Amino acid sequence: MPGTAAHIKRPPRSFTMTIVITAFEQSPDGGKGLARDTRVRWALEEVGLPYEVRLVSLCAMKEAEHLAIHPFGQIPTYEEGDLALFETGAIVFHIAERHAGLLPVDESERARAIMWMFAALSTVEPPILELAHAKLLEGDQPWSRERLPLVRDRVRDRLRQLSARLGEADWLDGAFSAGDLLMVSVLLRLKPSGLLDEFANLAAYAARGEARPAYQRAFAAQLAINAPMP
Ligand code: GTB
Repeated sequence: MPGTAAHIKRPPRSFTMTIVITAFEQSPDGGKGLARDTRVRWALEEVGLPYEVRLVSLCAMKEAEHLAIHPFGQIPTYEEGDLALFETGAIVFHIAERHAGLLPVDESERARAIMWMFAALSTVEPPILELAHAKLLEGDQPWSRERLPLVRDRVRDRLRQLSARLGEADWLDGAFSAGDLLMVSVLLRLKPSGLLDEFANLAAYAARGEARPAYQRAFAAQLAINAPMP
Protein backbone atom coordinates (compact mmCIF):
# COMPACT_ATOMS: atom_id res chain seq x y z
CA MET A 1 0.00 0.00 0.00
CA PRO A 2 1.27 3.49 -0.81
CA GLY A 3 2.73 5.20 2.24
CA THR A 4 3.37 2.03 4.23
CA ALA A 5 6.89 0.86 5.02
CA ALA A 6 6.44 -2.05 2.61
CA HIS A 7 5.84 0.37 -0.23
CA ILE A 8 9.01 2.37 0.30
CA LYS A 9 11.66 1.36 -2.20
CA ARG A 10 14.95 0.96 -0.40
CA PRO A 11 18.18 1.52 -2.29
CA PRO A 12 20.05 -1.69 -3.07
CA ARG A 13 22.17 -2.91 -0.18
CA SER A 14 25.44 -1.96 -1.85
CA PHE A 15 24.57 1.73 -2.02
CA THR A 16 24.28 1.88 1.73
CA MET A 17 26.90 -0.57 2.97
CA THR A 18 30.63 -0.22 2.89
CA ILE A 19 32.28 -2.89 0.78
CA VAL A 20 35.44 -4.36 2.28
CA ILE A 21 37.67 -6.75 0.36
CA THR A 22 40.79 -8.53 1.54
CA ALA A 23 44.14 -8.58 -0.23
CA PHE A 24 47.69 -9.75 0.45
CA GLU A 25 49.54 -7.54 2.92
CA GLN A 26 52.46 -8.04 0.53
CA SER A 27 51.67 -9.77 -2.74
CA PRO A 28 54.31 -12.29 -3.85
CA ASP A 29 54.21 -10.73 -7.33
CA GLY A 30 55.38 -7.36 -6.00
CA GLY A 31 52.48 -5.45 -7.57
CA LYS A 32 52.12 -7.04 -11.02
CA GLY A 33 48.41 -7.31 -10.34
CA LEU A 34 48.32 -11.09 -10.57
CA ALA A 35 46.81 -11.75 -7.15
CA ARG A 36 43.08 -12.26 -7.42
CA ASP A 37 42.01 -9.18 -5.50
CA THR A 38 42.81 -7.27 -8.73
CA ARG A 39 39.85 -8.80 -10.58
CA VAL A 40 37.48 -7.91 -7.73
CA ARG A 41 38.85 -4.36 -7.61
CA TRP A 42 38.40 -4.20 -11.40
CA ALA A 43 34.76 -5.29 -11.20
CA LEU A 44 34.07 -2.71 -8.48
CA GLU A 45 35.76 -0.01 -10.56
CA GLU A 46 33.79 -0.97 -13.68
CA VAL A 47 30.48 -0.41 -11.89
CA GLY A 48 31.72 2.59 -9.91
CA LEU A 49 31.44 1.18 -6.39
CA PRO A 50 33.77 2.49 -3.68
CA TYR A 51 35.46 -0.10 -1.50
CA GLU A 52 37.88 -0.51 1.34
CA VAL A 53 40.68 -3.03 1.60
CA ARG A 54 41.75 -5.03 4.62
CA LEU A 55 45.28 -6.33 4.17
CA VAL A 56 45.96 -9.82 5.45
CA SER A 57 49.31 -11.49 6.10
CA LEU A 58 49.96 -15.07 4.97
CA CYS A 59 49.78 -16.13 8.64
CA ALA A 60 46.56 -14.23 9.38
CA MET A 61 44.88 -15.93 6.39
CA LYS A 62 45.12 -19.23 8.21
CA GLU A 63 43.76 -17.93 11.51
CA ALA A 64 40.23 -18.38 12.82
CA GLU A 65 39.06 -14.83 12.14
CA HIS A 66 39.83 -15.05 8.42
CA LEU A 67 38.85 -18.72 8.12
CA ALA A 68 35.39 -17.77 9.38
CA ILE A 69 34.98 -15.84 6.10
CA HIS A 70 37.19 -17.93 3.81
CA PRO A 71 37.23 -21.64 4.68
CA PHE A 72 40.31 -22.21 2.49
CA GLY A 73 42.33 -19.43 4.10
CA GLN A 74 42.83 -17.34 0.98
CA ILE A 75 42.26 -13.86 -0.40
CA PRO A 76 40.23 -12.15 -1.70
CA THR A 77 37.08 -12.02 0.37
CA TYR A 78 34.21 -9.57 0.03
CA GLU A 79 32.13 -8.16 2.86
CA GLU A 80 29.08 -5.99 2.49
CA GLY A 81 27.10 -5.54 5.69
CA ASP A 82 26.26 -9.00 6.95
CA LEU A 83 27.12 -10.65 3.64
CA ALA A 84 30.53 -12.32 3.40
CA LEU A 85 31.70 -13.98 0.18
CA PHE A 86 34.79 -15.79 -1.05
CA GLU A 87 35.68 -17.08 -4.57
CA THR A 88 36.29 -14.39 -7.15
CA GLY A 89 33.74 -15.86 -9.57
CA ALA A 90 30.98 -15.56 -6.99
CA ILE A 91 32.13 -12.09 -5.95
CA VAL A 92 32.29 -10.73 -9.50
CA PHE A 93 28.91 -12.30 -10.28
CA HIS A 94 27.38 -10.72 -7.17
CA ILE A 95 28.68 -7.30 -8.20
CA ALA A 96 27.68 -7.76 -11.86
CA GLU A 97 24.17 -8.91 -11.03
CA ARG A 98 23.39 -5.87 -8.93
CA HIS A 99 25.02 -3.06 -10.86
CA ALA A 100 24.83 -2.01 -14.47
CA GLY A 101 27.88 -2.37 -16.67
CA LEU A 102 29.04 -5.97 -16.43
CA LEU A 103 26.11 -8.08 -17.61
CA PRO A 104 23.77 -7.44 -20.56
CA VAL A 105 20.09 -6.81 -19.88
CA ASP A 106 18.88 -9.16 -22.62
CA GLU A 107 18.30 -12.61 -21.07
CA SER A 108 20.12 -14.66 -23.69
CA GLU A 109 23.06 -12.27 -23.90
CA ARG A 110 23.25 -12.30 -20.10
CA ALA A 111 23.27 -16.09 -20.00
CA ARG A 112 26.10 -16.16 -22.53
CA ALA A 113 28.13 -13.61 -20.56
CA ILE A 114 27.72 -15.80 -17.46
CA MET A 115 28.75 -18.81 -19.55
CA TRP A 116 32.01 -17.02 -20.36
CA MET A 117 32.57 -16.29 -16.66
CA PHE A 118 32.40 -20.03 -16.01
CA ALA A 119 34.53 -20.81 -19.06
CA ALA A 120 37.24 -18.45 -17.82
CA LEU A 121 37.36 -20.00 -14.37
CA SER A 122 36.67 -23.65 -15.01
CA THR A 123 38.06 -24.29 -18.49
CA VAL A 124 40.77 -21.73 -19.23
CA GLU A 125 42.20 -20.98 -15.79
CA PRO A 126 43.03 -24.56 -14.66
CA PRO A 127 45.78 -25.32 -17.23
CA ILE A 128 47.22 -21.83 -16.62
CA LEU A 129 47.33 -22.50 -12.89
CA GLU A 130 48.89 -25.88 -13.54
CA LEU A 131 51.68 -24.13 -15.43
CA ALA A 132 52.21 -21.66 -12.58
CA HIS A 133 52.37 -24.52 -10.11
CA ALA A 134 54.68 -26.55 -12.35
CA LYS A 135 57.13 -23.64 -12.38
CA LEU A 136 56.81 -22.36 -8.83
CA LEU A 137 56.17 -25.49 -6.82
CA GLU A 138 57.72 -28.27 -8.90
CA GLY A 139 60.52 -26.46 -10.74
CA ASP A 140 63.21 -28.13 -8.62
CA GLN A 141 61.94 -31.68 -9.16
CA PRO A 142 64.07 -33.96 -11.36
CA TRP A 143 61.09 -34.67 -13.67
CA SER A 144 60.11 -31.01 -14.00
CA ARG A 145 62.12 -30.30 -17.19
CA GLU A 146 60.37 -33.15 -18.96
CA ARG A 147 56.90 -32.27 -17.72
CA LEU A 148 56.96 -28.52 -18.33
CA PRO A 149 56.64 -28.70 -22.15
CA LEU A 150 53.57 -30.93 -21.74
CA VAL A 151 51.97 -28.46 -19.38
CA ARG A 152 52.78 -25.57 -21.72
CA ASP A 153 51.20 -27.51 -24.60
CA ARG A 154 48.00 -27.97 -22.61
CA VAL A 155 47.82 -24.22 -22.13
CA ARG A 156 48.53 -23.70 -25.83
CA ASP A 157 45.67 -26.04 -26.77
CA ARG A 158 43.20 -23.99 -24.76
CA LEU A 159 44.55 -20.72 -26.09
CA ARG A 160 44.25 -21.97 -29.65
CA GLN A 161 40.59 -22.81 -29.09
CA LEU A 162 39.88 -19.50 -27.39
CA SER A 163 41.76 -17.61 -30.09
CA ALA A 164 39.69 -19.32 -32.81
CA ARG A 165 36.46 -18.35 -31.08
CA LEU A 166 37.47 -14.73 -30.41
CA GLY A 167 38.66 -14.17 -33.97
CA GLU A 168 38.87 -10.48 -34.73
CA ALA A 169 36.20 -9.45 -32.22
CA ASP A 170 37.00 -6.98 -29.46
CA TRP A 171 35.22 -8.99 -26.76
CA LEU A 172 33.96 -12.55 -26.41
CA ASP A 173 30.30 -11.88 -27.08
CA GLY A 174 29.25 -8.37 -28.03
CA ALA A 175 29.97 -5.67 -25.48
CA PHE A 176 32.55 -6.01 -22.69
CA SER A 177 31.11 -8.11 -19.85
CA ALA A 178 32.03 -9.86 -16.61
CA GLY A 179 32.97 -12.80 -18.86
CA ASP A 180 35.68 -10.69 -20.48
CA LEU A 181 36.76 -9.30 -17.13
CA LEU A 182 37.43 -12.79 -15.78
CA MET A 183 38.88 -14.12 -19.04
CA VAL A 184 41.34 -11.23 -19.34
CA SER A 185 42.27 -11.60 -15.65
CA VAL A 186 42.99 -15.27 -16.23
CA LEU A 187 45.03 -14.64 -19.40
CA LEU A 188 47.15 -11.92 -17.80
CA ARG A 189 48.69 -14.55 -15.54
CA LEU A 190 50.34 -15.93 -18.69
CA LYS A 191 52.19 -12.78 -19.67
CA PRO A 192 55.61 -13.78 -18.31
CA SER A 193 55.40 -17.21 -20.01
CA GLY A 194 55.39 -15.77 -23.54
CA LEU A 195 52.49 -18.09 -24.44
CA LEU A 196 49.96 -15.30 -24.78
CA ASP A 197 52.09 -13.60 -27.44
CA GLU A 198 51.86 -16.74 -29.60
CA PHE A 199 48.23 -15.73 -30.23
CA ALA A 200 48.17 -12.16 -31.49
CA ASN A 201 44.41 -11.72 -31.12
CA LEU A 202 44.48 -12.94 -27.50
CA ALA A 203 47.42 -10.72 -26.63
CA ALA A 204 45.51 -7.76 -28.13
CA TYR A 205 42.35 -8.82 -26.28
CA ALA A 206 44.19 -8.90 -22.95
CA ALA A 207 45.79 -5.54 -23.74
CA ARG A 208 42.32 -4.08 -24.48
CA GLY A 209 41.18 -5.26 -21.07
CA GLU A 210 44.23 -3.78 -19.38
CA ALA A 211 43.68 -0.47 -21.17
CA ARG A 212 40.24 0.01 -19.66
CA PRO A 213 40.27 2.90 -17.18
CA ALA A 214 38.62 0.70 -14.54
CA TYR A 215 41.42 -1.88 -14.85
CA GLN A 216 44.01 0.89 -14.67
CA ARG A 217 42.50 2.17 -11.41
CA ALA A 218 42.35 -1.34 -9.96
CA PHE A 219 45.94 -2.01 -10.97
CA ALA A 220 47.18 1.27 -9.51
CA ALA A 221 45.40 0.62 -6.23
CA GLN A 222 47.04 -2.78 -5.73
CA LEU A 223 50.40 -1.42 -6.90
CA ALA A 224 50.24 1.31 -4.27
CA ILE A 225 50.30 -1.45 -1.66
CA ASN A 226 52.66 -3.90 -3.30
CA ALA A 227 55.28 -1.89 -5.20
CA PRO A 228 58.75 -2.82 -4.00
CA MET A 229 60.43 -0.16 -1.86
CA PRO A 230 62.92 1.94 -3.89
N1 GTB B 1 39.49 -19.90 -6.48
C1 GTB B 1 39.87 -18.86 -5.58
C2 GTB B 1 39.31 -17.51 -6.08
O1 GTB B 1 39.18 -17.35 -7.30
O2 GTB B 1 38.98 -16.64 -5.25
C3 GTB B 1 41.38 -18.84 -5.45
C4 GTB B 1 41.88 -17.83 -4.44
C5 GTB B 1 43.41 -17.85 -4.38
O3 GTB B 1 44.07 -18.67 -5.03
N2 GTB B 1 43.96 -16.95 -3.58
C6 GTB B 1 45.40 -16.88 -3.44
C7 GTB B 1 45.77 -17.06 -1.97
O4 GTB B 1 45.13 -16.55 -1.10
C8 GTB B 1 45.89 -15.49 -3.86
S1 GTB B 1 45.55 -15.18 -5.56
N3 GTB B 1 46.88 -17.77 -1.72
C9 GTB B 1 47.37 -17.97 -0.40
C10 GTB B 1 47.14 -19.36 0.08
O5 GTB B 1 46.44 -20.15 -0.59
O6 GTB B 1 47.66 -19.66 1.16
C11 GTB B 1 46.69 -16.39 -6.36
C12 GTB B 1 48.00 -15.76 -6.69
C13 GTB B 1 48.98 -15.64 -5.75
C14 GTB B 1 50.21 -15.09 -6.10
C15 GTB B 1 50.42 -14.68 -7.39
N4 GTB B 1 51.67 -14.12 -7.76
O7 GTB B 1 52.47 -13.76 -6.90
O8 GTB B 1 51.98 -13.99 -8.95
C16 GTB B 1 49.42 -14.77 -8.33
C17 GTB B 1 48.19 -15.31 -7.97
